[in-house]
Amino acid sequence: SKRHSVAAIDLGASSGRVMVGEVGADHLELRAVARFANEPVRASDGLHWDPLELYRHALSGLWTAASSSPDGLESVAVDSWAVDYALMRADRMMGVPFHYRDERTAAGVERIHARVPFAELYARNGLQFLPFNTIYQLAADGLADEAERMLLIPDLIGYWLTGQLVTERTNASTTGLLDVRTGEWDAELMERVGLRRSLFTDLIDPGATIGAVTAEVAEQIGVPGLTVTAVGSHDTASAVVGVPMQSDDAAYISCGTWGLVGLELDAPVLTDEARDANFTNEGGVDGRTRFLTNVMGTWLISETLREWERAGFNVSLPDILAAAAGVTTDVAVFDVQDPRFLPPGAMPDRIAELCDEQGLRAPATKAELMRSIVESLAYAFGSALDTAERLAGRPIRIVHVVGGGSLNRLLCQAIADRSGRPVLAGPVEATALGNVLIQGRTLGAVSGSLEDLRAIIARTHDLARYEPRA
Ligand code: LRH
Repeated sequence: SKRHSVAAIDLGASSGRVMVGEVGADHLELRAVARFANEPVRASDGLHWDPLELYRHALSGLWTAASSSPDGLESVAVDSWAVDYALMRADRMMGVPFHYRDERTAAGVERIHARVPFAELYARNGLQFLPFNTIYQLAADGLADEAERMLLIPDLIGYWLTGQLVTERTNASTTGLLDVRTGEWDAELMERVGLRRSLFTDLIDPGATIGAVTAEVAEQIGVPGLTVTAVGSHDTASAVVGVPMQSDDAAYISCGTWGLVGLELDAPVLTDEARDANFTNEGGVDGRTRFLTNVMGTWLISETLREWERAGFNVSLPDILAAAAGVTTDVAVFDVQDPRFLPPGAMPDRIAELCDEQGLRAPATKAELMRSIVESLAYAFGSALDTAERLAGRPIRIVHVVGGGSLNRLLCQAIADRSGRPVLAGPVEATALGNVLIQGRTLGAVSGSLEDLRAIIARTHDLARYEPRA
């Protein structure tokens, strides 16, 4: 079958990449052409992203992608972490977008819940409570009243590429302003919380064509008229497309900065139990529901490494994980969901503090601390899986781990052990694969349902299997 080349710009909360995907009915291959860090910048008014820096990397990555693809690129699509946005006025970005880990959002939470109690909000938007959902951020954003438009991060990049103002639906579902039953903007909710309807652009679905790159962009990347396609622009939506689930009894953990643990369902679950368990109903590709909960994720590991590095102790992740694997004493299993872990900062101290408070023996060495983090994450993943099973009424017999965490063998084994279920680990680049496959389907390179697309991944990628040990 004919092979098509497309580019995926995948912006994660700690790193970004531009990948070239070659797609055909029985062919799926990714090649990284650019990898770059994405680090928060603390300025006097809070914690920010640097979207221009990301855009610069995206453009130079596209240039490399095009110049290294002899048959030419046919399309490009962007995905990124959710909830964050830029405000626009007169086609320009106003101010510098905030990072969702900025602590200003607490005031927004109070303002919104005073107008719409959380239980009612959940019935309308189906979202778990996360203090940084866009609706809360906008309520705490002093510029929102002056803005003409709000663009989510992938849509901002898409706007810079094409000049088109659109909002892709899977990512829009994380704003808290979509009606979970219809998938449309909830104008009544906007009115009640004092947000103008005109701030929000038209919604488009994954698979739609956004437009061609502008002439200036074409000049910079060396490809005239390159098509920008919409995919699941919420990185987790693309990651779920990229999970090679083969049956209804499969669950996923999309394990990167966050560990997103859950199921793909045909319809949302909006019960009191789901709300109390803080399970979310995010919009998936092809109208599916991503029924999941956010677990703290490898953020605890990367922030711990960063703190050690600041203190002059440099160790690679593989080395410290090897040391952690050698720990034979029982380590503390602490609550990774404690909100004190959300902002960047001194993770080792915060973990020791929490252990003290909970009467746990705090880890005594760096290897013990790493082991304690891994075991605590695995414990939290295991209990989230049990909760998902109960809330959705669907038995989970196999757990897929995708994303960066799928390379962490200690973690994958611990998930198998603590959840009592076999783990299938990989692919590590599930998000980029999900991005590329939806572009491929729009081009006609592949066809069918998400199940058909996942079958292609299963055929072309090796997964590592971990059996639960007693
Ligand atoms: C993962 C992710 C997650 C969101 C968070 C803001 O990158 O998109 O799904 O909850 O970032």
